[in-house]
Amino acid sequence: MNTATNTPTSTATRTPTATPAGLLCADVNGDGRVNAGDVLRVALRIFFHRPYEARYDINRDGVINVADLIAVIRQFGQRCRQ
Ligand SMILES: [Ca+2]
Ligand SMILES: [Ca+2]
Repeated sequence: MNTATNTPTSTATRTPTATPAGLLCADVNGDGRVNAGDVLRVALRIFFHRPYEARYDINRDGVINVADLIAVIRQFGQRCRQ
């Protein structure tokens, strides 16, 4: 008896990372997930005018400002692979 295994090789089970193209993953504290700690770090960075550090520049425009904070919030809850 010929049993043809017609198992679809779907990649739909993979969870795509929703990081928009051109943006860094906003997991600035490196715990694997974008959460309140990351929002806080970026917010403090902006508030205290700390020196530029690339990992906080989520949208990679050369400055760390409220746009980066928004980018962190938009990625909230997302997992990052680094
Ligand atoms: Ca984090
Ligand atoms: Ca920026």
